Amino acid sequence: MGRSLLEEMVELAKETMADNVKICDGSAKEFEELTQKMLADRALIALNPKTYPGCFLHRSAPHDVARTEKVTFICTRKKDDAGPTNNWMDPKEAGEKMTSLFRGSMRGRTMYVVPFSMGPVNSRFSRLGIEITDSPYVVLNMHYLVRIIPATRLSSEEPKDIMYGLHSLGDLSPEKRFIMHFPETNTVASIGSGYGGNALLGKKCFALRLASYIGRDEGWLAEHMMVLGLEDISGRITYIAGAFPSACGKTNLSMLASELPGYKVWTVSDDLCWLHVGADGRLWAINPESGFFAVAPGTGPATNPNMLAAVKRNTIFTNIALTPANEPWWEGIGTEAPEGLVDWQGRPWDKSGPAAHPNARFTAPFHQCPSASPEADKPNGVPISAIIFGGRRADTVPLLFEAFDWQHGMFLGLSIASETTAATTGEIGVLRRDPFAMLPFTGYNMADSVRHRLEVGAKLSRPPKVFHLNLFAQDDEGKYLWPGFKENIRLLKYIAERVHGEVSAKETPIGLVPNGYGIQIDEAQWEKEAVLLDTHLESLGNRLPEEMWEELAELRKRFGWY
Ligand code: GTP
Ligand code: SPV
Ligand code: MN
Repeated sequence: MGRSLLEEMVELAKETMADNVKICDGSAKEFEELTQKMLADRALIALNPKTYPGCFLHRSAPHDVARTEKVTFICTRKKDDAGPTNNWMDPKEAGEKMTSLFRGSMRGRTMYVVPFSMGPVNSRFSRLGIEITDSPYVVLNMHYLVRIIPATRLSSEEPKDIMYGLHSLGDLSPEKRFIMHFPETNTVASIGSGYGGNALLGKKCFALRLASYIGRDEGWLAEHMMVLGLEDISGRITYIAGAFPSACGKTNLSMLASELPGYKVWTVSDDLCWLHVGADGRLWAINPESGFFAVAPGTGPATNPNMLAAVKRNTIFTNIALTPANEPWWEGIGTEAPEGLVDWQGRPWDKSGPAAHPNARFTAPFHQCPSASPEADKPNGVPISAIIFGGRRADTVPLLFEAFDWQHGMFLGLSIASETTAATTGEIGVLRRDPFAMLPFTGYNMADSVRHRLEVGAKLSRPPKVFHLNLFAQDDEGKYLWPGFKENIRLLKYIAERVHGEVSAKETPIGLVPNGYGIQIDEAQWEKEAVLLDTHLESLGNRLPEEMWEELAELRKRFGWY
């Protein structure tokens, strides 16, 4: 190839034929100018300045309300490097497709150039990125979600080390929507969507898909994990990371308001983390983001008071309902829907469906959260003592159990499954495997990612303990067996006590189970589960490490099936 892909992308940016170019600096003035413009264009609605100062509502296009995985591609030269779980397209073909789609796409619009850093200031683990976009909504969100830096700082970095993203709303038509990743050249091109992970490229595109690829080469991990610190009565803080599929409880757990006397949860991250092996043989986590882009429905005073407090000011609300007092409303906010409510599409709410879109979200700066950990800005991050893999399963998988060791823990991570949620388009409630909660976010072959996780584990002299959590088991009437939310503090306390060797656990065929929680293991269900796991492992192809098949065989042996 003559020109580098990066050069081609710069060329592509020119071909969008934007009317103006604005280099963004992340300043308050810039934020003010953008909001004024968007208010004038009716792309934003100002919320009640007395009760929600600095807050705005944005309504996205009705068919553009979640990530669209079907049109998300990993474009590596070899198809096998993207692996069986990713959509793949040849980089040349994808480049040509995007060139034709981007040509003239920004005509009549301003092109915003947003240079930013992901990760704490002065951290050697941080990475620089640049997103070029024609969406002022994206720029506003980036003000809160990443650390915007002066464009001149980019020149101190090797160009190949900068994550480069080009984004255009295009005409928002789903047929012309593509989110193309070129991990071999550290670039992303996204067109046709203004929503969340499709458009805020710092989030899933850079911090997970590109970063997971970089991490594989450099020996670290980019994960779809929340990170929290559990402080106990003695003041000891135990850091716990947790990977749960989209809309399965990471944000809620990461900012849990403890009612257990003497215990407090500190939020380090609600969605993403980068994990590095420390010189001390522990795994250290940083949060590449500096804000939240979190699910609104279900967030209320009883479930997540910290999040609710965080979104009282300086927050962008997307696809929530609006009260006559110009205040946000959504299902689960803790108040009755008032008369005169306007739904997420701006129509009088007729009660035929939810008033807020199930994937309505808010974007808020990290430090507005009352539980924000002061350690979240530490350049080296925080040391992780436990990793939780969480699924969303109605049956089979009990509330909580612990892996025997790191390798078994990776088998548990590989086995995560979730009944699908509103975070991605498609049918809801269908069981799908979501290895490490990274199915839609791994920028390379999933089977290779298992090998990489085993290799990272081998470098840890003090590996985290690994747990599997299922908050969503149901009884025959479909009622959740575990109350969840604030009660989850008991699970965190147990996990911390296991880490410090202060409580015992019971050995069972599936793992180590806490005593005193009445946990039952239904052998018949697990027999079916093992068969499903055969299919799952098979589907990952012959690059899957043999160790995972051994783990499945061991599971069967422990049950005594052969
Ligand atoms: P993404 O931002 O999409 O990655 O999601 P997330 O994992 O951060 O999910 P979040 O914490 O926003 O939770 C999403 C959904 O799970 C909401 O509908 C919550 O009400 C529900 N949820 C969270 N915690 C619990 C829990 O402990 N029990 C039950 N039953 N539901 C929960
Ligand atoms: C998710 O879907 O896991 C999210 C929201 O956190 S998005 O930014 O759209 O990916
Ligand atoms: Mn997420």
